[in-house]
Amino acid sequence: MTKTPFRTLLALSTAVLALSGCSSLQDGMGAMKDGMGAMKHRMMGDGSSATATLDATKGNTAKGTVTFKQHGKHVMVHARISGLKPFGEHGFHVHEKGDCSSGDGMGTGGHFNPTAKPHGPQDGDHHAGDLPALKADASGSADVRFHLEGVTLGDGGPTDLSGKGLIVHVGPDDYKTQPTGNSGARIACGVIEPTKPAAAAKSGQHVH
Ligand SMILES: [Cu+2]
Repeated sequence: MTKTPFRTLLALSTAVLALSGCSSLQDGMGAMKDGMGAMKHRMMGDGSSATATLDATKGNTAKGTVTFKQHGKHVMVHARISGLKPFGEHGFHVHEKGDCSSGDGMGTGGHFNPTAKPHGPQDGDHHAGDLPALKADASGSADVRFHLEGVTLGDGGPTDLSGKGLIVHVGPDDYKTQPTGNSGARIACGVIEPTKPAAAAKSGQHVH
């Protein structure tokens, strides 16, 4: 009876030692992971940017400029588009090919979908190229900012948006119909062209 508490204490302290050893190992792993994360962000092209100039497809009026900037894990997007239907909602996607030469936007192919996900809204499973729909004001313009997760800019990896097509559709995206969202014809088309590589952005050097 007198020996049991001691043995219990011994067992407990061994367990505590094992636990503390484990947790400091986890801290170490965590710190290493953070370091790797920071390194990965640099490699992922943090600070790199790109611009797409959207031109109206045949018979349409929508046009504008969309800028992209990698910021940590996110790609920040600023879209300024005019010539939309007043108060209209328009499907808006990154498509897989940067080719607007056909004049109807069809040369851009389907939605950019490197991770083989279904088409959907930002808060659910979605194509890497699925974007929030554009909502036009009374004058048919939209000026919106949003950020994307799960895509990169300028790293040359599978989810890199650089060089891809950008499409505005005539109608709203239902975020359900596979694989397109059923937003109809392509009324504006552009190519996401890199404007600033990550290295130049990081070093602060001017590129002439
Ligand atoms: Cu589309």
